[in-house]
Amino acid sequence: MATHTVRAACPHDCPDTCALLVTVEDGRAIKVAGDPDHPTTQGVLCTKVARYTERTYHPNRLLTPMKRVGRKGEGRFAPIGWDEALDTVAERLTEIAARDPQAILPYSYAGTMGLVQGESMAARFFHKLGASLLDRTICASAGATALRYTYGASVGMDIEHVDDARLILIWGGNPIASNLHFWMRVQEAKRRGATLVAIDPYRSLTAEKCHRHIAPMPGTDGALALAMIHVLIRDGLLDHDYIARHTEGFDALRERASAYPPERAAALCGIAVDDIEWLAGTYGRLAVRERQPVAIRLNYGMQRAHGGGQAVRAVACLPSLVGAWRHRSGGLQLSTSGFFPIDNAALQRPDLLPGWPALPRTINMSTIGDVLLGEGLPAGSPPVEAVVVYNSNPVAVAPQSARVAQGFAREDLFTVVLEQFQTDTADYADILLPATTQLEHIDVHKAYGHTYFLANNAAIAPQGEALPNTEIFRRLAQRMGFADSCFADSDDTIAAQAILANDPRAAGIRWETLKEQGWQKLSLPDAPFAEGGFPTASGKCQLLSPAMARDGLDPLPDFVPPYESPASAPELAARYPLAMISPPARNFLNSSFVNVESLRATEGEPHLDIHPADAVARGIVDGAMVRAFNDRGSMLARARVTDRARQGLVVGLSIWWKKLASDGKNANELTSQRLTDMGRAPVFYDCLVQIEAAGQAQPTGAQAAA
Ligand SMILES: Nc1nc2c(c(=O)[nH]1)N[C@H]1C(S)=C(S)[C@@H](COP(=O)(O)OP(=O)(O)OC[C@H]3O[C@@H](n4cnc5c(=O)[nH]c(N)nc54)[C@H](O)[C@@H]3O)O[C@H]1N2
Ligand SMILES: Nc1nc2c(c(=O)[nH]1)N[C@H]1C(S)=C(S)[C@@H](COP(=O)(O)OP(=O)(O)OC[C@H]3O[C@@H](n4cnc5c(=O)[nH]c(N)nc54)[C@H](O)[C@@H]3O)O[C@H]1N2
Ligand SMILES: [Mo]
Repeated sequence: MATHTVRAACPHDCPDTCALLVTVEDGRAIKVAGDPDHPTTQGVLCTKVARYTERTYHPNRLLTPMKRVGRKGEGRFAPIGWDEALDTVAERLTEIAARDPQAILPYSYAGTMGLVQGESMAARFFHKLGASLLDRTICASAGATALRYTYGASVGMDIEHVDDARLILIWGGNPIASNLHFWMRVQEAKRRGATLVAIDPYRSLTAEKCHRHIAPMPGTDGALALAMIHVLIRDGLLDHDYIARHTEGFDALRERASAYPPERAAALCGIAVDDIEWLAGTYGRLAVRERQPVAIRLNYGMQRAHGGGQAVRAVACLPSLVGAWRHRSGGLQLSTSGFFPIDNAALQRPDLLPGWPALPRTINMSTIGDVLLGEGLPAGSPPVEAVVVYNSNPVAVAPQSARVAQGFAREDLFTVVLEQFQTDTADYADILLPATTQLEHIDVHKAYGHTYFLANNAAIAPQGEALPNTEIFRRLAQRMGFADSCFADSDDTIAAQAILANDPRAAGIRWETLKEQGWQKLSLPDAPFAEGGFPTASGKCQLLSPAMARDGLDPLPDFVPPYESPASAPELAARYPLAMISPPARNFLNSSFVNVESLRATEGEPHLDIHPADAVARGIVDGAMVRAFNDRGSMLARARVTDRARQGLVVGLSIWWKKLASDGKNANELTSQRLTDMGRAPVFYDCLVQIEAAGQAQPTGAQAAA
């Protein structure tokens, strides 16, 4: 038997971006393992990706192009050939583009994080066409915008050094589920004596393993961080030298923080004053008095509320106030993606836009429900007539799902979906095109939780008639008569274009070396901001941000209350008193893997965790079916009565495929399309609901229709 090993990269939307070794026997991938030599992967994979062959060879893989034969959303299709499929798509897009190409909307996110199968050939295609631009806000843009104003880019400490931190704040993240390779290092730090603190409304798998768990109500982190700043200033726990040399706006920030004494923040967050005093005191004392490294792993959970951007701003100020950046094991990391020198212009070719440098309209992906229903479109611009979905599953993942499904159900909407599986979104396709998985195509990857470029070599031939995204858009471009030479670029050529070769951070990193070696680390200083040098215009950390003032925003961090909370919306809370969050389940990756039976079996079925006091008040017992509802919709789930959820909170780990839930619904039935204070991002965890035992009350007509 002929066996060989292929160097590959995990494509999923996760900070760890693991280096993979794929064992191939007679053309079949038989094992996917973590590269033991890669410094962050360390030979370990999560359960999901360790089972990657189950996903690749899944009996439900889409293997031929198909056209719809049933009603929209019904999911009935008949196989057709590639020629018929692509001719149909090209004809419809040509016809719509002749009226106004902006009526065509690409919709994509991070089903693969690869730079080649993500926004390269696809972006070129839609640019040349003059289609609407997509504002890719669904995940990270609140925090990314906040970091850009504060540090200049999505940059931070290197978690490879976190083993030597003395205090680690895990803020709004659950790394055991969603950032495993960071957690492995945190375990090492714990063995070396570090104190671990989780800041999370929910006692997650991670929070229960930390020394201390502080549980603020969702969307209140800005108040907590400002109170920490208040205590640091009040108690003189400051690195005055670092502040003077490497920050701007300290006096204004001091003034702002004076409005947030711990007593006030404790009330806003629903936590004890002592929690805040202890947290700020420990952080400041270790960093300033003892000159020890203190690290913050800031994550996405705390950004998915109205004030998500400002909360990140406030937290991001902390390490500069205490000089935590002086140590390579101190500082803060939210994302490393801003370190990577990527040639986006070469990959995506915005210069192909018909009116370049004038841009077509931009559509926010986070309000796709309203957009497809014709609401909130820029004045004078056309309704969406065609949507082309790839690398995403909006019918399951986008907020206010009933509106999203209603939009995709429009009979006059022409919908093309490129997918590996028949997802909730694929059910609405007019033309459904089979896409390859990571083992079947080439790609190059950056990461957002470490600083290595990775190569993904193709390990096996495409399954069935599946094609890489690039090839599908290449063939479509040809049919549309797009003659620019970039439409003939091979995936290998595109991979080589991705890396900005003349950037010193990419010294020695070329596609040719990368695909041989599998991965290469960026050239960066060990402690990136020990001597300042933030990538802002001033080179300083902007405690006060003149750029924000110019953009019409509050230039100082502040607490922006949730849209939906008992304090900020008492009338709404009278009807819907519980805050619902729907963070990632450990065995799913957003909505990917939900259809892999072994992983779904581990998660069981949709659950809602509810505090015993809230359960008793509603006559709900552990294991009962419950209905969560608000004005936007409802969902069924099995109750877990547990004090993991603090009082006033319910938690539904996500993101379930709607059609694999008993009622065909998931948590996004309840979430809203409102947006964060900056970055135009969704507010998935800013969501009030009521819960009732499911058998007990029949939904009224109004509720059932909502
Ligand atoms: N297994 C798995 N891994 C994943 C994903 C997945 O779906 N599954 N998704 C990937 C993606 S796309 C992303 S963006 C990242 C997300 O990465 P993280 O942001 O780390 O997501 P979680 O691990 O769910 O952690 C979010 C935590 O925030 C808490 N939280 C919710 N609201 C608040 C709040 O207002 N304040 C605070 N302090 N905490 C809050 C939740 O209870 C939860 O425990 O993970 C990636 N990794
Ligand atoms: N309620 C709630 N909703 C949420 C979140 C939450 O925490 N709670 N999290 C939000 C976040 S952080 C994110 S990032 C989004 C994620 O939303 P999405 O980026 O849409 O992520 P997935 O649900 O994993 O869907 C990705 C799809 O891409 C497909 N795919 C993978 N690789 C390829 C490929 O090479 N080609 C093609 N054509 N398809 C491919 C997969 O099969 C999968 O169906 O969801 C958001 N929605
Ligand atoms: Mo995400």
